Amino acid sequence: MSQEYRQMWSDLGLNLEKHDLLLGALGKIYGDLFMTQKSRPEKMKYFDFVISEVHGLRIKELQEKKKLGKKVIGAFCLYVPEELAYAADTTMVGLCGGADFSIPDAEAILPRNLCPLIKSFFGFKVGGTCPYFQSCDMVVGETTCDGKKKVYEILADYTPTYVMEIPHRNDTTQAKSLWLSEVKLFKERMESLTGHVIEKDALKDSIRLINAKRAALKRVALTRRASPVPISGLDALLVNQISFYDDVQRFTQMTNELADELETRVKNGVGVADKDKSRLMFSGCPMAIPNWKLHSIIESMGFPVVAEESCIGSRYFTDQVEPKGDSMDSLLEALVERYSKISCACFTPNTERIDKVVKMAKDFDASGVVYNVLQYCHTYNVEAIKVEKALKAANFPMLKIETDYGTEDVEQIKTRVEAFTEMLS
Ligand code: BJ8
Repeated sequence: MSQEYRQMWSDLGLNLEKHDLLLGALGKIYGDLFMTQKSRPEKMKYFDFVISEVHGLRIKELQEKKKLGKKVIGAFCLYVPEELAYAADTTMVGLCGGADFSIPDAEAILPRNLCPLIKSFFGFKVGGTCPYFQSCDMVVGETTCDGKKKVYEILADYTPTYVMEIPHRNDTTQAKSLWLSEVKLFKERMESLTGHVIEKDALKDSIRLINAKRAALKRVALTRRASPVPISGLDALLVNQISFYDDVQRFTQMTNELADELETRVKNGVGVADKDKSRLMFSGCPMAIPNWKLHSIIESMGFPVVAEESCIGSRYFTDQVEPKGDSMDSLLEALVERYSKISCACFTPNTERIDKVVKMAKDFDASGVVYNVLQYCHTYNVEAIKVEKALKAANFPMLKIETDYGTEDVEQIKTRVEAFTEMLS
């Protein structure tokens, strides 16, 4: 891939030397973790292909759109309503960072004791190693956690940045009305960026487009309730990660094809893990690509991960946008309704999330829950106390792991998972 796309990367202003190192490291890790899995679904070949071309063909597609005058928008959070971006004829890509690689570039500017996800995306921008970031005409941040919202102020020095104010409650009329005005402002921002007025029909089409993508992801997720589980947690996580980058229609089609295969596997009792092994569910901070750390540790020990209560997981695809009327106002209100159901730990109180975690553990027949906290993420870390209490009351043991993207604690995590699963069995 490298030679073919070198001119494009250079035109995008990438640091080619560093970028070569990144691609080399990623290729090796991907081969070791994904291609060595046993009994993988055939349809995962498409997702392997996407990764093999993640900085190549997909970036070329985005550049071709840009040549036609279309804009690319980057986002870091599920609260940015992508339906409005697509209704304005732009493409939205996820920019959260899941790599240790870019963190030294971030730490040259930002404090070290900051969440790795934030340092990773910031490092990709300042180090010039992410072609998605370089392709963006505008990035959209949001007032969720303190770390992110303050870093967007710094990021604005490097790239055009727009920040949405997200209320931290979803149970008051004031919050809903603030949210609606923010969604309207975002619509206006999209219109001024692109020069397109967002028409009602275009928004209805993009709601259908994104609803279909979410429905396909949900189909895949539901097959994981079966025993034996028909797909590894690692592969399911990868599909969710790719959903933030790929062309929406193509991704939906390929994910539905994967779901067809998985449903057949379930009927035929075909799985990827031993039926007697403890089934682990994930909950907590998002695992942005290429953060495969905890899934790979757990599954290399033979324990299947069967669900992710995470933004790279159920929080993204569970709810659909369901307009109650045909007017623009009804469509925008439906967006607010749907987006306010995403139970991020930035909300207070957040009892809905706690109820959802317990319900999910039951629905997916989990033996226990692994709660993932990215280092310095206070919201998910503190909320773990309530989650653990509720899970315990429902007889689900929980193991909280606080970690970053480094490899220094891998052996220690293995030991903790081993003790946890011994206790489960
Ligand atoms: S809706 S989870 S995508 S904010 S892990 S950066 S919270 S310190 S990513 Fe998130 Fe939107 Fe919420 Fe989801 Fe901060 Fe925590 Fe880091 Fe986080």
